[in-house]
Amino acid sequence: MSVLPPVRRDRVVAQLPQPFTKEAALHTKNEFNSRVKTACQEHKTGTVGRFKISKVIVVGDLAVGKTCLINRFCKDTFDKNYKATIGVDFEMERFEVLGVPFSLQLWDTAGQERFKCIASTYYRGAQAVIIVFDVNDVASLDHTRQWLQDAMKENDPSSVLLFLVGTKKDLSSPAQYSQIEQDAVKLAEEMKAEYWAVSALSGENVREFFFRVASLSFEANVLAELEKSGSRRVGDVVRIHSNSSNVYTMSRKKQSNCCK
Ligand SMILES: Nc1nc2c(ncn2[C@@H]2O[C@H](COP(=O)(O)OP(=O)(O)OP(=O)(O)O)[C@@H](O)[C@H]2O)c(=O)[nH]1
Ligand SMILES: [Mg+2]
Repeated sequence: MSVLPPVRRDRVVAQLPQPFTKEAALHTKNEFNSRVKTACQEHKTGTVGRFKISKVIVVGDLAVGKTCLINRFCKDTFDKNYKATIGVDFEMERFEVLGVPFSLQLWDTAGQERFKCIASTYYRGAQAVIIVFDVNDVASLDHTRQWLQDAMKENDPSSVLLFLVGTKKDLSSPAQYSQIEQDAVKLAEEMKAEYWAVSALSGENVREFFFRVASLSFEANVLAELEKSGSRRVGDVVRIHSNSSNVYTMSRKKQSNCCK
């Protein structure tokens, strides 16, 4: 029996949300992958929908608007006063995608140099990385390369979905914005990231963006389950044998000099 309340009606995804721009999109298909749709219809999504939670990390320079972006989506609030995130915070968001419950764990990390060290210890195991910059601050866009590098030290690039997100769109004129968009789209293509531009103040594109993150993460998770199942049927019970490799040894963290 589930102890969780039902998913909010405004977190139900029935159609694949479209990218912000086709020039820098993770994919431009109009619909969810047909194998994923079939698996959902047949309730054969394996661990997805039961206990799978997708970890999403949000990184970027200090004060670019990471916390405000998350708060606009999760709490529908906006605070004009800057309060630096110390280390990390996280929010859980529950969705229903193609009839299957799916949760995102959104990790809001600190951009300030002195907290970066603590924050980076939470980067590991991300299924999606959201790199945030301020569309009014070219330096914050330049720094996204470094954020990407830091986030990828802890993750497997082949299985992470990347998003490059420009915030504070409300503060820029159309002319200023289109200038930075060109560079951002180019950079997103280079990074193999999907580009979005949003405003936490007005709410522009915030919901659309997180729905896209949830949907693409969901799709990737179900596809991974289908691959993994191989000869095994998805939905079957996975038995762990005593001679299985030691997951604890495998996942032991690399020693680092961070925060020493
Ligand atoms: N006009 C406008 N201001 C914004 C927007 N998003 C954030 N801000 C402002 O920018 C400042 C910093 O926002 P935060 O969300 O706290 O920044 P952060 O990236 O979380 O910063 P750290 O936690 O230090 O890494 C605050 O004063 C916000 O009110 C936006 O979309 N539009
Ligand atoms: Mg913050």
